[in-house]
Amino acid sequence: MAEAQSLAPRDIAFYREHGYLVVPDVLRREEIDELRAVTDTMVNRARWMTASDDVLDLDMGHTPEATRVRRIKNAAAAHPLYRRILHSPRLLGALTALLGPSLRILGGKVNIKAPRHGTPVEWHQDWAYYPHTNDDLLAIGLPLDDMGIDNAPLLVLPGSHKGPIHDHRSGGVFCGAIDRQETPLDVAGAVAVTAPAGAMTVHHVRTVHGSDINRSDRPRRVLFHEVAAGDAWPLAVPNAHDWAAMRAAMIVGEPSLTPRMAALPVRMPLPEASHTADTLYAKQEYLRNPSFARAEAAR
Ligand SMILES: O=C(O)CCC(=O)C(=O)O
Repeated sequence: MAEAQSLAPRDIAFYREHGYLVVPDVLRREEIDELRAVTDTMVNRARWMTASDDVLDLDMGHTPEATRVRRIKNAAAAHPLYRRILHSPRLLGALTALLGPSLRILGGKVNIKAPRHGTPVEWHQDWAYYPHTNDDLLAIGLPLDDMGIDNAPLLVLPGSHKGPIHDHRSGGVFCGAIDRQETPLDVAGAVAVTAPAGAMTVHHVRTVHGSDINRSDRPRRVLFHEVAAGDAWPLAVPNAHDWAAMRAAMIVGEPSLTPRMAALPVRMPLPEASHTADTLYAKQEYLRNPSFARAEAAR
C-alpha cells in the first residue's frame, strides 16, 4: 500500500530543513517509457501549429522542421497518464509522508527544454502564484530525461522556504519572477537539483527556484505536479471555491471544509500584467531585469 512506502525520517528532516529533496527510484522503467511515449505523441501534434493553444505552449523559434514546445499545460487534463502516475505507490507514499493523508492536485505541466534551447525559468516562489491558508504545498518533478548539471537542472535556494515571500512584481505588475535589481537574492548558494529519469524532485511552495536555458545536446523534459494538503485553502486562485472541482482534484483522502490557518507571509499575485499572460513564461516576460540569458546564448 502507498502509505507503507513512506520516506525515511532523515529524508523528511532534510526536506523540512532545506525545502527540497530528491527521492530515487520512484517510477519503474515501464512507467518512464510510457510517459515518454505519451509526451512524444503530444509534442508531435505541434508540428503544424503556428500558435500556442490550450494544451501546447510553443517555444521561440518553432517551425515544422524544428518543433519547439516549451510546455504541455495542465498536464492532468492533457492526458490521463499524467494524473494516474500520482498513484504510483512510491510516489504517493512520499507525498503522504510529506503532506499527510489528504492530498489535492493544484496543477501540473511538462516543461520541455530542447537541446541548446529552452526558455529559462526566472527565480520565483510558487507561493507568489498561489498563496493558501497554510503552506503544506509542494511541487514534484518527474524527469523524463536524466536531469544533470549540463541540461538545465532545477536550481533551488536551500532554506529559502523559511524566509520572506519576495516581491514578484516588475514595472508595477505581477510578473511571477523576482527582479534581482530590486530584491537582492544570494543565488551563489543555489543548488542544482540533479536527478535521473525515474527519480522525483520535491520543492516546497516557498522555496526560491528557477532554471537556465539548456546548454547541452540532450533534451530536458520534466513532468511537474503541484500538490496541496487537503486542508490548505487557496487565497488567490480564480474559482477557488468551486467545491465540485476541489473534490475532483483530490488524489487521496477527503477535502476539508475547515481550512487550517497558519500565520504566514503572503502577497497577492496582483495586479495582473495581462489577461492573456496565462502561463509562467508569459508572465515572466514582464520581468524588466531577467537573471538568465535567452536561448540564443545556448547555440
Ligand atoms: O522547469 C523548471 O526547471 C522549473 C519549473 C517551474 O518552476 C515552474 O514551471 O513553475
